[in-house]
Amino acid sequence: ELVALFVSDIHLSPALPKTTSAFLAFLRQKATQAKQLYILGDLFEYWVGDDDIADDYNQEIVSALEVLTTSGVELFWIAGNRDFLAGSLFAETTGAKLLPDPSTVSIAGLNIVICHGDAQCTDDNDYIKFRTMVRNLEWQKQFLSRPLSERKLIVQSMRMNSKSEQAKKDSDIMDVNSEAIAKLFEASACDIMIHGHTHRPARHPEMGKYRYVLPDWDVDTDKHRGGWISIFDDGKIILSDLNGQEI
Ligand code: OKV
Ligand code: MN
Repeated sequence: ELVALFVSDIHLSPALPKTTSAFLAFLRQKATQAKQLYILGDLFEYWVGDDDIADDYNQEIVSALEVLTTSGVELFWIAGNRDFLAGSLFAETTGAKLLPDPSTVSIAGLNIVICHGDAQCTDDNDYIKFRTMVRNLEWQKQFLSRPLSERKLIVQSMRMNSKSEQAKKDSDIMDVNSEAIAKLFEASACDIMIHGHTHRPARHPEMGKYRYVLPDWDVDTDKHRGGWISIFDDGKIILSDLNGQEI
């Protein structure tokens, strides 16, 4: 029996219609078979505040999540580096339970530490500095006090800047730091970790423990990615792609 499903890094945006359809199909078909769904960050390409729920595209996603939770599936949410501004109105409207990053959960007798994964990318000093700034509640209060249109322009310009910056960086630097992972395993007293963000889907062995990384879901640009992690009531953990094939 399927107990829990995990997804992350869907990067939903109106610019990615195939990815959007694939995720909505996942919610209607796969997710309804589980007791719990965990979204571990970056469901959205960007989220500028809960007042943007009114947007037609966001409305469609939010209502699909609401349909799922109303049907009795428990939905848990850990914010990503793109949708950390999803707040209590988002939670109330979708029925999602917002969890802190990291969190520990007990599923099918397994103790699992879950997180988005960006906070463990400690080799990227500039990113960690940026993260510290935007995760500050005072900063967020200031940002959210700006008009919605202004917030969208700010994020658009950040995205433009980062596209040119990112190309210069070594892609290795975008992976998690192994000391940060070791610390998290130790602090959480878990033998299993599940996260997203790095787009390196696999079961990575780490000191006799397992770190499962979720895939990102770019279906539109045909990168052959997307998928989820399933945990069954016997404690079996399976990482599979969008066709249900084991990765
Ligand atoms: C994505 C990464 C840039 C790593 C900002 C609110 C804020 C969203 C955003 C801005 C940045 C995503 C959306 C981008 C990933 C980087 C640099 C490194 C390590 C806000 C909501 F701050 F304004 F409130 N962002 N972009 N990086 O340029 O696509 O993953 S991004
Ligand atoms: Mn991410």
